[in-house]
Amino acid sequence: MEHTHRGFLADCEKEQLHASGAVQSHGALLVFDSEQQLTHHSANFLTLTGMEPLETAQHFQAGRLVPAARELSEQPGSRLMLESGLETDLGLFDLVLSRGKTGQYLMEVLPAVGSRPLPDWIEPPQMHSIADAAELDSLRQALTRWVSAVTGFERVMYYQFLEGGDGEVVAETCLVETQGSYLGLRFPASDIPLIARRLYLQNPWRVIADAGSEPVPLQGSDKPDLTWCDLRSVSPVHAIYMQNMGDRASFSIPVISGQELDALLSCHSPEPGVLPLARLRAVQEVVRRYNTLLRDFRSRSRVRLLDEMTRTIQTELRQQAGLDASDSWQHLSRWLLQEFEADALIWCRNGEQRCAGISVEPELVQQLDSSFLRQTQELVFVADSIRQSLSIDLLSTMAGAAGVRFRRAGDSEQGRLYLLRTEQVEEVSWGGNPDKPVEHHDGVLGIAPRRSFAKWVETRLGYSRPWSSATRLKLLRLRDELQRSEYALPGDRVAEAGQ
Ligand code: BLA
Repeated sequence: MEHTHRGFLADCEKEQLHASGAVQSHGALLVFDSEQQLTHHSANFLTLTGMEPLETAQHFQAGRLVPAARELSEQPGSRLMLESGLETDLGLFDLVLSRGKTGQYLMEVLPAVGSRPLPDWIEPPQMHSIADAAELDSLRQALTRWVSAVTGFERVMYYQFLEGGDGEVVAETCLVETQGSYLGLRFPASDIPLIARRLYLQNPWRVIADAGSEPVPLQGSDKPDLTWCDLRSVSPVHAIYMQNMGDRASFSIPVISGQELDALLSCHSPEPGVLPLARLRAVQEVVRRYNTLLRDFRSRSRVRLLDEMTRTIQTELRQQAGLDASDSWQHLSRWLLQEFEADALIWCRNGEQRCAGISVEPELVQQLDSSFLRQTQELVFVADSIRQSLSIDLLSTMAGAAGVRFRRAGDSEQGRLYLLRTEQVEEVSWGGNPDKPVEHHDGVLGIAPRRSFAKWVETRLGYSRPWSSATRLKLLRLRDELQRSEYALPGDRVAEAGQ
């Protein structure tokens, strides 16, 4: 069976999440245009707050509600949070005011006393800097434990995104042991569509108070942009997904590295309800600090890797250049096979081709070479499973390949280096069958997520051991050094001519 092109699902990418025209029922919303004229209110505004929407709007316009509103930047997504910013006969409310795309103001009104038990605050785990992968691992674990303690959510997971969009639960704290564990399970990319990921990148968190509750419509002439509004109603597909998992409430905090959504800290509960704004902010603040440490760690690792790699490459190139032709090829190929943990290697330069390691079918080499040269502009490629992308029906033991092109001064053509890895049958544990992200058509939604998240083990065929995430970077570094160094290299035209 083919298991390679799951990816994201077109159907799931179509749902206009930001234009749902409705909010979750635990809060109420007012929308104003850029002139602060009221354009929309949620149908529950009066019952939730005890205030008329128009009356509240007047307080806002007169500067009595969120007086700092006028200083709020026009930048879409900028926001002000005001704890206990509104008191009515029905109680105290937190206010979140944000700016929409065309200058609108969105005012979220949220009960200041949350609807979940609020655990005592405890200090977050010590976070100074992350020295190595082991420390990163234990910090992720400590974070899930701490988040669970201060939120009371029964299950807190560190959901790490992988290359290609799938995700894996790499740390988990679960208060109720009988609930089982998702630790180590992989989930297909389509479980969190790109359209949702973009929203999670733009917001400090996502709260879903009750996957079982009905959304509350917004009254107004159109559907305003709710990109920066956490009260945005829950996607009906995801509401079913959560209930299929046995959950009613979630609180997810993005882990962002650079511009990318790197992971989600995802809190789940079988009980509906939300935490007060102050607690959400305090938790997010700690995750933000963690984000900074993670980014520092990633960039330090990268610099260190590049330094080490540069030194190694230079040493190896120098050493092989000092040997006579056949020894130099031996030296260079042995080092490359070892450095990249490859099983075979092909070196093409100036019309000459050399191989090392396990022998590779010439047809495969030819296909690989022509597809790299003719079909892409990329300097480097890295693939765990090459068979589908090559148009030959060839039984080869090789399943993974990586390659780089380079050109030295005086070369008649681009040089290519290919590294290959043999197939390795691997077992991947998924949370539910990933080939059934959509399990039954319920007639209402058209699509609905799978019902079972029980561990599902896939035996993956046609894959090599995965290349490390540093492979691309290392190959690019190698390319630079090959092009720049003056040392003789196998396939040199001048050297060959002199022999
Ligand atoms: C959102 N899907 C999400 C979110 C998570 C997951 C964490 C973020 C919202 C939240 O915090 O609940 C998925 N939840 C998981 C995974 C685990 C988990 C993988 O606990 C693993 C342990 N979902 C589908 C399909 C579609 C889909 C087939 O399975 C598309 C049709 C959509 N997922 C979907 C949408 C959202 C979402 C639209 C956004 C929900 C929203 O913010 O309203």
